[in-house]
Amino acid sequence: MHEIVTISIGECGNNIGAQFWRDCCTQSNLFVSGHYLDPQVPPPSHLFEEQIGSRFVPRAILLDSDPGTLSNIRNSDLGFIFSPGAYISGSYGAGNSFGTGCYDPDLLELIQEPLQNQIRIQVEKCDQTPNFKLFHSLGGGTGSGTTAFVLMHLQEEYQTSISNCSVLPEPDACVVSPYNCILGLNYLIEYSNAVQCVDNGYLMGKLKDVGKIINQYISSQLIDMFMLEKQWIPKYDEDAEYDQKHFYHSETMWKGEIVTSCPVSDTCAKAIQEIEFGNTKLYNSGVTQSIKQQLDRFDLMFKRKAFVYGHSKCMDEFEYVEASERAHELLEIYENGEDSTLTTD
Ligand SMILES: Nc1nc2c(ncn2[C@@H]2O[C@H](COP(=O)(O)OP(=O)(O)OP(=O)(O)O)[C@@H](O)[C@H]2O)c(=O)[nH]1
Ligand SMILES: [Mg+2]
Repeated sequence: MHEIVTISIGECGNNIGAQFWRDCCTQSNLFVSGHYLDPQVPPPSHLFEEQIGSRFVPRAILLDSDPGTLSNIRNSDLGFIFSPGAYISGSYGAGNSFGTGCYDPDLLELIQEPLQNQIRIQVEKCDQTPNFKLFHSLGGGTGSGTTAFVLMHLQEEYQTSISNCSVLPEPDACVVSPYNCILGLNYLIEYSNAVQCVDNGYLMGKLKDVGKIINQYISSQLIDMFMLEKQWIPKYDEDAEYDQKHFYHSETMWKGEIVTSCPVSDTCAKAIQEIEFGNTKLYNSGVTQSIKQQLDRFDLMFKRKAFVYGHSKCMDEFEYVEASERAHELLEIYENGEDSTLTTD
């Protein structure tokens, strides 16, 4: 079985990553110190690396342009479980700018080498080239921009499956979030094998929460995927066109839980199996609607060049044009495929 290396990026990505690894410990009978409760049942080796002294360490990298969120994790009860080299941060945030998160030379000088080293170290600890799972927001500068930078590096160095858990910004997120979201989406289309879209706006309305409960919910879905006996890993396909990639939506699972009252795991497993074995795309109008809202705001702002001067530091404006075109193409493909909507029933 291929190992999985997770890379949490930015504040949102690291909050989700922390919740995910906390839940992995609980599910695997591990203390958050990395020592296990039941010597008969060791934790899954595709997620944890065993070190001397029967201590288990997550195959995880924690990355942020700003040190704050990583300090919080490092100083929490979970902080000790990750290897010290897994924490990689710059000295200030990307200030909600995709361009800064992806291209800023001062940021890259601080994070590029340690990140690439840490990825190589993690890969060398695996029996086979691992699959990568990235957690991040699309609304933040680091979550969108630095994720794009990481995707380019992974694609260049490791020909393996990369999937993303990507949090779409809520409608009242930062004013330039639509720029980050659509610019980031362009890189997901190009480099990721599967994207699990989480719609913050929808979940905030449903769960009446901004952070913790949503993250617990997202983590429960990730656990379903990675703890399954036959884990779901999207296939690596260098030449895949947009319409062969999978953009699927957490809301489906959530709705599945409410509508059918079955546990999330059953619904999730069913959808996952259908994707894997039937090579079926999971269409869901919810996610396309949210992306469309972001794209409309993007186009409206970009037409007037609103905020572009401050936002596009280190970037060519052509990238905005290309990102908008590709997002339109993606939506068109999904809208044309509406007939093949896969619902939970
Ligand atoms: N679900 C969820 N969303 C979050 C969380 N933290 C932030 N967000 C969302 O993420 C978006 C903002 O992105 P962040 O991840 O905070 O930003 P960042 O990636 O750190 O980038 P910069 O701060 O600009 O450098 C908004 O849509 C927030 O609502 C979280 O813990 N859970
Ligand atoms: Mg941040």
